[in-house]
Amino acid sequence: MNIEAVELRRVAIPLVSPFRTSFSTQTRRDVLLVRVVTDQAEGWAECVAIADPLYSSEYTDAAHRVIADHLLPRLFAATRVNADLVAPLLRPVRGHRMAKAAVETAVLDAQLKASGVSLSSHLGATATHVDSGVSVSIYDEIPALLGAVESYLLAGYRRIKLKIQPGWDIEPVAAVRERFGSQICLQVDANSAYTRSDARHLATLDEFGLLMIEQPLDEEDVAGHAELARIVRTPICLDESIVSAQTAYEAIRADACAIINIKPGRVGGYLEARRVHDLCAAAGIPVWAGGMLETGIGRSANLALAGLPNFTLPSDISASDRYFQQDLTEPITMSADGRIEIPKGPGIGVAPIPHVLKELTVSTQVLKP
Ligand code: OSB
Ligand code: MG
Repeated sequence: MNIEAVELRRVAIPLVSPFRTSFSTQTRRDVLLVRVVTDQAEGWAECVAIADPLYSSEYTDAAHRVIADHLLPRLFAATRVNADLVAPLLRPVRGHRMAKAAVETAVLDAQLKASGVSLSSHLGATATHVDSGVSVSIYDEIPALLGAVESYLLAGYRRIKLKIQPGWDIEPVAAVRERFGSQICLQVDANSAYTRSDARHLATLDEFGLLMIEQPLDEEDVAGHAELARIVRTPICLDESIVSAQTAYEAIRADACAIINIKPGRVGGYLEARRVHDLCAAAGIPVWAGGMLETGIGRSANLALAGLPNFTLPSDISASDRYFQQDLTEPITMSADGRIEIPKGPGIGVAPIPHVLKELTVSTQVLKP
């Protein structure tokens, strides 16, 4: 394909309720969309970076700058492109995986739309539906948390993930178990809020039969997670620490995790995400699809990946209405029994609704070779 233009569009989309984690409270998404126009088709992608560098070092303004100033010039210098060529072309630029993922995904969407192939079949998905879970905000009070969990369970979500941090961990988990019983699938996510010296404290979560504890320690503390895994019986899952197939390999070898959460943006794209999946499958490490509060653009692509066979644990892919009153695409809906269908159309299977996109757009920049 020949790239004719790339549009970088900033969109502000309000959340239906504040989303509080150990690192921030988000009330809206500041989304960067990448639209690649080629001689054959156009493709869309969503950059998953959030507005501030608090989940990882990446953030939306930086992703925008690095795409415009460093990634697109390298892409434009190539005479012909396809998705497999994007990562090698961008390799000289260090880091910035969420930015690279957005560029590669938009090229991939255009390529697949041109050839009429869905992202799910291109990646090798074997499932038609994904088990939907929900990530539950930190609340000020237990009753508000219980009310939220109850509404998600009534909606049909198959798994509840509680965000935790020091001071909001044992008590909310105990309260949810007490109210909803031992049958519900329950796990927690600390987003790096603890240190190695909290090992004994975290081990007190063992009595609650959690599916996993996600990313208790710092992103770089792989050895610490291995140490923790020898003290805590609940399986350790890594999110922030896994930024590539290489880091996944090293974490598994170090016995730092029993489970891995795969977010394509965090590892530099869907092609690398598939390599992480394959490596985990070979090592006997189950994976599941994480999320970054994506709109329908990013969420649809995540659904395609989550159809691969080693995605055996429920995802963080919720229905559009868990986050947005009005999604950028046709809403992603969940069945009453907590499953979401993987899109079958070409590429990511969706595109923004023009009038909604226009209403929510904050700025648009068009770059050409
Ligand atoms: O750690 O999984 C995380 C959202 C933003 C940043 C990091 C995380 C999350 C979530 C929500 O937990 C996942 C989702 O529902 O999209
Ligand atoms: Mg996480």
